[in-house]
Order: sequence, then C-alpha cells, then structure tokens
Amino acid sequence: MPDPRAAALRAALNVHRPAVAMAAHSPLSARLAEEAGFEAIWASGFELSALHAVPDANILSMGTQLENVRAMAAMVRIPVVADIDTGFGNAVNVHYLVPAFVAAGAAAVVMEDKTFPKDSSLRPGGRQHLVPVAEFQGKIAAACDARGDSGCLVVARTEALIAGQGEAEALARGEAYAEAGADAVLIHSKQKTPDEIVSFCRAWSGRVPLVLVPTSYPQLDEAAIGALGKVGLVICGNHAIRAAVSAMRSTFKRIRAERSIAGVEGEIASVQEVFDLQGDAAMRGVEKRFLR
Ligand code: SPV
Ligand code: MG
Repeated sequence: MPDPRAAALRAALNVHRPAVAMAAHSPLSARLAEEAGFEAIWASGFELSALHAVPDANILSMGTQLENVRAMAAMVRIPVVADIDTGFGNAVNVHYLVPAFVAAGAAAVVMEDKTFPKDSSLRPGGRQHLVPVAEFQGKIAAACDARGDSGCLVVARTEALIAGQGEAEALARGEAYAEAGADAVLIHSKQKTPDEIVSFCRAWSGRVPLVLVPTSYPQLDEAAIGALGKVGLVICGNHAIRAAVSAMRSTFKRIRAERSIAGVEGEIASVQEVFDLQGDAAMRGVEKRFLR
C-alpha cells in the first residue's frame, strides 16, 4: 500500500530548498522535533546507541532499532527516515528487513556502504571499510524490490569520503548506487570545513538528490546548501541527544551543588508541559467518554 508519508517526503526533496530532518532517539524527542517544525525525523542509530549508552557500532540489535522507529512513527505525523546502518548483513538481510521497517512506518531507509559491523563515521580513527560497489548495488536493488508499492525511499549512503577514498571514488559510488535504484545519495564527510562536501556537490551529476549530514561542518547553513542546487534533504544528525546531555548535566550539577531542587524549577520543563507531550488531554477525553 502506498505510504502517504513516503510520498510527502519524496515531494519535499527540493534541491533549491532542502527539507530538514531532526535527529530523534525516542517518541518524546520525535514529538519535540515535530513541534519545532522540522519536515522529518531522523531515526539516528548514533542517537539510539547513545540513549542506551553504547557505541554506535551495531551493538544494538536490528530489532531495537526497528521498535524505536515504530514507536516514533506512531507518535508523529511527519515522515520518519530510518537509519538502517549497513543493512545488518547482506542483500538477503536487507530484503527481509526493509518490509519490516516499512510496516513500522518508515518513510525512508538510509543504508551505508560499510562492512558489518559498522563503526561510527565521526569517531576519530574509526574502522571504515567499504563493501565492493557491486555488492552494495545488490543491497540497494534488494531494498527497492522489498519496499513493494509503499513508496518508501531508499537512500544509499556512501562513506567513501569518510574512508579517505577521495572524491572520484565517492562520485563513482554515488552514480553506481543511483543506477541500482537509489532515490537519493547521502554523502557523508567528517572534515571540519565544508570544502570537501561543496566540491562533491558541485561535481555531482544531479541524477538523484543528495542528502547531507553537516555535523562536522556546521558553517554550511541551509541557505548555502540550497544554493548548491543538489541537496534535497539536510539531516541534523545528533542534536537531540546532545541537547539532552547538556540539559541533564547542567540540571543535575546544579541540584547537587545547591542541595535543593528549587533553583532549577524555572529552568526545566514544567510537569504540565510533560503532561501535554504525553497526550494527557486526549486521555482525559477518553476517561470522560468511557470510564463508568
Ligand atoms: C547517525 O546519526 O546515526 C548517523 C550520522 O548515521 S553519523 O553519526 O554522522 O554517522
Ligand atoms: Mg547512523
């Protein structure tokens, strides 16, 4: 069955005015991102791993990631872009897992061309080994076949720049992945300046839209990305969990130092705000109608 959120995401991939997805690691953080007006949720493997206090290196199971996508997709109306890492194996694994992510409500899956188990792209000195191009083309084709008529976007992510293999390799992989059926190509970089990404975007054929995750080069803002005319989606990769870590750290520190919870009262969300995020008003309605 065609998924309306996949169709909405597809329509939002405007290379002159890219859609922006905010990372989330829970239904609550997804709701906050939706409330802030982001066009999509990035179901980040990094964020979910961090939430469980483990490295982003396929320590969590596919099932844990899948259930988090399901829980988030159930609580927001905007599209959820699922990070499926390397696809948890080969093309056979991909063929089984894509329908599960579609059924969980994913509007898109993003799969990267590294070996399983993966390592975080952002980790200094990380293990970044790429699978052969033909093997990854098979995984993309498997994903496209397995999505059926859902319209779920298949985003191929190349880690060629992350692995230090250069622009020519990254471009060749991007083209090969579009050839295999990818709806968009995510090009990742961890350079501290946007030069590498800007150069890639300028050289890109434009065959399919690009997706960027500008964590390492935040200087490249949405307007500058739009001006490149090649990028359909910008992903804020980890800003929900980092914001949560900062907020909890400072609140906990202050309560400890002041030996009282009074000081933080005006700084943290009220209980009523949390009630609202929990859908309390809707439950009151159900109570009125059905509790006898
Ligand atoms: C994630 O957020 O899980 C990503 C982006 O895949 S990154 O952490 O930059 O690899
Ligand atoms: Mg990830």
